[in-house]
Amino acid sequence: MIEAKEMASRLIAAEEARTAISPFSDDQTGIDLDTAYAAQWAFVQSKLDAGEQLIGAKLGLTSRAKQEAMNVAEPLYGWITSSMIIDYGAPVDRSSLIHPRAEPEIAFLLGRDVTAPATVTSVLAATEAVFAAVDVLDSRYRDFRFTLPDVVADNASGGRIALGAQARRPEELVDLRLQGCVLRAGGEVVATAAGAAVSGHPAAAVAWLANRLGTQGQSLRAGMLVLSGGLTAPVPLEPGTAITAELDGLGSVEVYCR
Ligand code: OOG
Ligand code: MG
Repeated sequence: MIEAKEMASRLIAAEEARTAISPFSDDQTGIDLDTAYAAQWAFVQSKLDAGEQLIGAKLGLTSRAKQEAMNVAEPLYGWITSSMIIDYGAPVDRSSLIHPRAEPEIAFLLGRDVTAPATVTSVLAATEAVFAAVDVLDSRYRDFRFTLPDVVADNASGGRIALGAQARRPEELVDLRLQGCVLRAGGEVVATAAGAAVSGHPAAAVAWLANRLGTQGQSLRAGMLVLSGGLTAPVPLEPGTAITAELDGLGSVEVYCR
């Protein structure tokens, strides 16, 4: 059975070479989630060792649209490090990624720790601000084909993240379940959703993560940014086609690459 460290080093090599690899599950059966999360942490730790900072966490596969698009029916989480954050308005360097895809998300900036047992209420009470975000995915696996343990090891396909410029307290917004989202590619509407697409309520996804981390003696910390998961299926991010996510009360975020 492949070890977590070996999985992490193959993923790091794939990322550095910008060359996708086959998912581990192609020739290893029964990689368990603990091993996959250990590989994920080794992947993230290598970035921290190189001087990056831990910024927060990202949920994945929290909406039916995402679960159906990726053919994996369970949520997962990964970590956000500093090099993933796109400077406001800056282009994404296409050559730094393998095959980027973009998806709209609701991001939470925590003003207080969220400890288990967490609920929608406790997450909202701990939230300093909510932002619109675009998650730029870049699976290290060929064609984004993976099983749950594969994508866990690959830090939830984490690539880059663009954040909107409008910070709003949750109570200043419409009920987050009803918050409308419009995704455009090159100006054309390609998908629409409401906040409830993510776990019934985006804060419920954050609570799930806090509770999941709680089982490992960890928690979400004040100051962390948490992405609650794609509201719609992702779309390819290619030069010449800007992707824009517009969220009710949060304005829009655009990503484009060169
Ligand atoms: C897995 C990453 C999941 C989300 O929001 O669903 C994710 C993938 O779709 O490649 O970031
Ligand atoms: Mg995402």
